[in-house]
Amino acid sequence: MKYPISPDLVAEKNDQLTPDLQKDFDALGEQLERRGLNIQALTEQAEAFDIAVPSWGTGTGGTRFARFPGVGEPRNIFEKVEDCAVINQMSGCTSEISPHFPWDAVDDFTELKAHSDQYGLGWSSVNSNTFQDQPDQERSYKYGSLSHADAAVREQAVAHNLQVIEWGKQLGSKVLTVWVGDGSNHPGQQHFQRAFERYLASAKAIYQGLPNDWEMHIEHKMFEPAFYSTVIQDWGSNILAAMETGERCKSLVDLGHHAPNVNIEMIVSRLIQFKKLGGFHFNDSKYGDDDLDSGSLHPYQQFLIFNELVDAEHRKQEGFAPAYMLDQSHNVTDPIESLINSATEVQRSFIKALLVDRNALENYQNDNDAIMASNTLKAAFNTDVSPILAMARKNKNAAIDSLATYRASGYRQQAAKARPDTGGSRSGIV
Ligand code: PSV
Ligand code: MN
Ligand code: MN
Repeated sequence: MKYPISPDLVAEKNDQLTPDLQKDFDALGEQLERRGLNIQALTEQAEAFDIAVPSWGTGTGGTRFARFPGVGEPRNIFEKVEDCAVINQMSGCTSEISPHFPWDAVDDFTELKAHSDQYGLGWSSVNSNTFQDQPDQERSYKYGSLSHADAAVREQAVAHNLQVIEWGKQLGSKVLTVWVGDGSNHPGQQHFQRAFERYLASAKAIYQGLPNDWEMHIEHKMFEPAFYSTVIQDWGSNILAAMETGERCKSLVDLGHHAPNVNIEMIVSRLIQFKKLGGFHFNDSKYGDDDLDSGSLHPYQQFLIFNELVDAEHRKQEGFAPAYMLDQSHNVTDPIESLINSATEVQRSFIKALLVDRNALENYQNDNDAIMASNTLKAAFNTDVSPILAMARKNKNAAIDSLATYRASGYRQQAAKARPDTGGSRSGIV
């Protein structure tokens, strides 16, 4: 196995930090034991947790106004893979990459697969892109793609999705994620029902080309780039589309794609109930599709989402296996550092949700004891599980202190020398 950062450096840093970590871990273990929880079992759950990194997140995304590239940004998918390997080596919980096509398309996918294999990385959901025009493209997506009024544009968008499936097969992926920006900017510009009908017909055409062991995930987003109406604007349209399209077509929840204050955890519960929760794009948001680091603003919301996920697992809900991915953009941080932090914050929410006393919660719910029900969740959320996460990383030969170890490695400085052209590959503002 190949490591982008010297394993000796990681081991040396871990050795320095282990005595203090062990003390914190033992103290937490004692406290959890009093609550009937086993810290070893929780640590194993933390070790098993994994969340995919979006290939496009390894560069600085910028805003609609400007992009300020960082040094040593990856210039192609091979270099993005190397950065993803760093994130996984430091965090110990991001063993898969979610690629975006055609941004990440290559001539030789065998070579790309061999490149990721040597770092022990796999490939999760493949994302299609019919929200931008590419230089060699025959027809424009300016007025939409899968729902476009012109059948020829719709056919081109369907064909692209089928092509993405073919590329995904070569990488070993099993999920196609479809997000379209289709919609309108002016009242009257688009006939709501006809546009949705056209979208559904296109989605069904893609689904027909989906291998039997694949899922198709539809991602909703309230607005942007369309600012008046969007064809798949919310989870309502999303679940309707998923239900119409087929059993293996499910909804994907990107946390930033909802109106502020929307109860996302309840949306998650509904999707679980109807076997339509495909997966997540985790990030955080203050105003809209801000693509901020996970848990940086609303860690309690993220915990409450995981409370629903862990509850579904606890109830052994049939067909429950959502795909976890990050989807974020970076303007002012080193993307590697932000992605390490985000992965760890999502893992933290998962472990905290495992602490919830589910029997007590159910009893409080049945007794209409609102305050004790709420306190039961808070007791889990307020527990600092950092020693569990750090011990999981140590056990997996990842870094106890991920950011300090990454900085000490000088990886970014070396990348700056090896990658002098700081073009980045994410264009546009989505
Ligand atoms: C759209 O805002 C989105 O969240 C979709 O997931 C895209 O694939 C991604 O961002 C990349 O721009
Ligand atoms: Mn997304
Ligand atoms: Mn988004």
